[in-house]
Amino acid sequence: MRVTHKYDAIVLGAGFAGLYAIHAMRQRGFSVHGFEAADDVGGVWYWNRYPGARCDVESLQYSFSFSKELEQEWEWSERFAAQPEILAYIKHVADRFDLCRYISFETRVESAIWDEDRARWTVTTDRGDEWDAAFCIMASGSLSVSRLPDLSGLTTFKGETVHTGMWPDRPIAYANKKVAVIGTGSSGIQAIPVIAEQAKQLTVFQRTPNFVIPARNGPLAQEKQKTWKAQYEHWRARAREVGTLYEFASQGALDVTEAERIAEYERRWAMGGVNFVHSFNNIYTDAAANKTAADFVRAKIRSIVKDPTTAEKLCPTDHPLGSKRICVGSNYFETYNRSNVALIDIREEPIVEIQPDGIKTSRQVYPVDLIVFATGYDALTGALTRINIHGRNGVALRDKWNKGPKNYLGLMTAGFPNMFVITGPGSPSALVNMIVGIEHHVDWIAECLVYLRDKEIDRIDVEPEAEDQWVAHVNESADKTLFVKANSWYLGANVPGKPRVFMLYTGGLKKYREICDDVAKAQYRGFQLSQTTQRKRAL
Ligand code: NA7
Repeated sequence: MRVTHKYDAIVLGAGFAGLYAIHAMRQRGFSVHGFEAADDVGGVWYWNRYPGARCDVESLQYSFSFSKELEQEWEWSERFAAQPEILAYIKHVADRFDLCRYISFETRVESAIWDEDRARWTVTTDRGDEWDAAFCIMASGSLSVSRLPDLSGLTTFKGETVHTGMWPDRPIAYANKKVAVIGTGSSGIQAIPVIAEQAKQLTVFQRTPNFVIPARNGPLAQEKQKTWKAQYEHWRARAREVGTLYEFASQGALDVTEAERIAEYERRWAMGGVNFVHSFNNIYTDAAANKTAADFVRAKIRSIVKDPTTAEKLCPTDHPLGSKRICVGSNYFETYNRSNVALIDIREEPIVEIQPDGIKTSRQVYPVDLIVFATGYDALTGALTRINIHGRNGVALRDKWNKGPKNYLGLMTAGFPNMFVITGPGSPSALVNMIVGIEHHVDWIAECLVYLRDKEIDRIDVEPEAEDQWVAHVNESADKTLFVKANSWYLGANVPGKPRVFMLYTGGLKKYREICDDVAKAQYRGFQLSQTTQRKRAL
């Protein structure tokens, strides 16, 4: 017999977003239960155990700000934390705030069905049980549905295959093996140098070369950590305005002489990390300014990579710098100087099929024992559209979004009352430090639920006009930037058949937060607040 569990809120996912959502709801007195497909907390940081996995936001920033004690007690060891350290941090948070007791692990949500009369969601899981909740909070991740390319012959491969985003929790033997890495985004460029150090032969299959900025990672000086912690309040407040703290420039790339420009790029290149894209204030918006930065990086690639043919293949030429997520790596281009590393440009030499012992391109067969897929994700919408979510009148979310993810403020989509999405499409999401974005969304949602409780309102939906206006604003903002000039996962371009819509809000975190705050202050302008007929009858 099906057991129905009743809660105020259901939270999907136990990564940074899900954990903080559970904590925030409990703090405000709501009953809440979470679901997580993995056997532990961590989200992307649970699954991305590939060699070299590391965050490209500095450790001191990539952490929760909601607890002063937490931010003071945790010690980071490196400037950019590696996956095991981030996962340890997330586990520490879960233990410290005793959150695991509210989560069903190894449990995947299969469906969420809205009941209009009762104004509640019925959620079913792959364990066959049923959950009844007033609110659904989707903390299912922006980059959590890994994509394997549709390559013929893949099932015939005799060796092992792994995806960076589903890396098994056991050693994967690549030492002295012939390894192929397919994909050169942030994950591929991190894994390639580490695998190359031990592999007998590493063959990299590249479709699009990427701009990779050196991380200049290293141990985090005790003194720096101490100083930063003493000023945490200041830095966190600033992060709430800008997303991630960089050294922002006040002038454009073409407002200075060429010598000044190059000097600035050199300084930023030596500094390491995403700071490079902020060398000037118009790199994301002005094609001519962007080209000066791109030319600088291409010159660096040519100076690092000894073989000129390989260097040319590694130079990105089909998209502006930063329009695909900029990559931050260590020894990436240097790795191609190793005698055991080869680069295959699959645009000039496409993969024809996978054979039992290797990868066949239009030119030859490359023998391999292990294939590492660093081929990315069905980003932003994938984790939601693969669940059977049905809103008012039985409409499926995947049908509503079949031309792109329409929503209001990135928080809710019309026709799916009482369902909130954390850092999904329509919000700044991956364009800012994810944890800053997560805290903002969770706090906003939690305060919204308190408001509804106080006013005895049990149903919140979106006005279709407000949704249309928000979608138009998101598009207008994106059109002012160079982000729309690349075939990136921001646009769904990496998934064949996915609608090509720029999914993130590029208007800036400060403006976004102000809009969300104003909406809340104006009694949730653009939302429809109501009581169910059933409840009205009972009154
Ligand atoms: P990304 O950034 O989506 O990178 C995936 C890479 O895989 C990219 O180079 C793709 O080339 C390549 N790819 C995808 N499909 C194929 C096929 N079918 N054949 C060959 N190559 C393919 O994912 P990551 O995991 O690296 O990073 C995701 C985010 O995580 C990153 O932005 C950070 O925010 C952290 P393409 O560029 O599409 O031509």
